[in-house]
Amino acid sequence: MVTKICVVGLGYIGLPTAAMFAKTGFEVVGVDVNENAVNLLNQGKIHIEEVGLGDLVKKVVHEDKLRATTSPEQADVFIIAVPTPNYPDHTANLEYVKSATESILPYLRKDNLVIVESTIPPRTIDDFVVPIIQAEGWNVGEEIFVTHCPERVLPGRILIELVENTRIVGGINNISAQKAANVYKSFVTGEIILTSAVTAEMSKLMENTYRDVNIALANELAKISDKLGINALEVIQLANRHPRVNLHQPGPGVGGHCLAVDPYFIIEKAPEESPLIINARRINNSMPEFVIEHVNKIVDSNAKIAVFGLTYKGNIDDVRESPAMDVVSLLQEKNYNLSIYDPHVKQDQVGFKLSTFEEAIDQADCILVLTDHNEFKRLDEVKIHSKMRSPVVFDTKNCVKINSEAIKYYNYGNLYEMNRELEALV
Ligand code: SAJ
Repeated sequence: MVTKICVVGLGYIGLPTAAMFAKTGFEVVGVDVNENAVNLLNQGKIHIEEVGLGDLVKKVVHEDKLRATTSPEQADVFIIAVPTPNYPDHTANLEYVKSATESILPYLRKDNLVIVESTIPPRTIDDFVVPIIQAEGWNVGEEIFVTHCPERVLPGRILIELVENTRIVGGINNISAQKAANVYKSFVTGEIILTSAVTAEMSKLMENTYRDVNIALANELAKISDKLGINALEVIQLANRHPRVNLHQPGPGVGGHCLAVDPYFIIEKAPEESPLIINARRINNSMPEFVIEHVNKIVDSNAKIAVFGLTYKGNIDDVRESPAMDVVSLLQEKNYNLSIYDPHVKQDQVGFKLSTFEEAIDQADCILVLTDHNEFKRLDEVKIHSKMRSPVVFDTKNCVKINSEAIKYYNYGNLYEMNRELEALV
């Protein structure tokens, strides 16, 4: 019977998962190398932001259901939820998975279950994790059970999605999958689907790759439409009236630690076989340049540009892999005078000066919108008109509503119009 769970890695996935198991009634010990995170947790506090997590952790810590340490201890189930960053060549860095797996070896006992939740390249469980445990002399699959159960939650909704999402449980054999399914069943109300470890690895990667490839298609459409004089956004709207079509939205590129990273985990294992996935990555990576090409058309080289939004998507504070950060670097290389406004980002996250809305637009020649924060959907048009040198908005996320005709508004849907107008000026 499972009574004690040891969760290795107390980040965005490990900590909420540990708290959920504690809430369900298990004795949970969380392990992290970050002493600050461990100390905070033992005081019932958290080191990350997530809706509802603070209250939940406070409760389960005070009830003595959850505590944290810096090294693992004996348990019935070990859950590994450590990051899998990538190397500069985009291949997966499995160092944390390796050290987490090695760290539990001294505490493994017969019949223990090891669950890896970290996102990993296909075949990692079979070819990398299992051999580490086997090397200790265990008969893996009979004495120790191993599974990959990828997380699929969206930040901001983690506590809800952990419970309600369909859960994929991939075992190295059926009994491993069955055992892990029984553990998740304790609080998951979504469907729990059993499969092999490698299928689970690949399904997780394909979910994000599907989105990346589809966004690349939308971005390619934006480029084609720019060349041929078509409104890409109108095309998307109309094509999506077909019951089986769902074109995604073009933008300044794809960011975050999932879509911009996971496809490479497939590419590294089968590069010859993944030309479409490789090209999708190339197209999405080329979008910051595409944005710059158009900025160059709109303004002179000595212009002041007000950049709106740095995060990789709207209404979050995460700038990891954000295409907006790439756009800023490219604009800096071109020596534009920049002012940067993002109400969700703190200055120490990015290492350059951030401005308020008023400072950003003051004497600016163009507002360049790179993120669809709610704050940008309705801008103060009176201020824009009175403070900007030339009131132009270039909206790469198609999120701003401008009513005043005195403000020039361009997005990926009217690039052709923009080209025509700017050519007429020459
Ligand atoms: N984007 C577009 N056009 C679109 C949709 C998104 O350019 O039509 C861009 C966004 O602006 C952003 C990027 O794509 O830069 C990724 O955003 P996202 O909301 O699609 O994804 P993430 O990375 O925040 O979360 C994804 C989710 N996966 C899927 O929706 C298939 C989430 O469920 C996963 O848990 C998460 O990856 C993960 O951890 O893997």
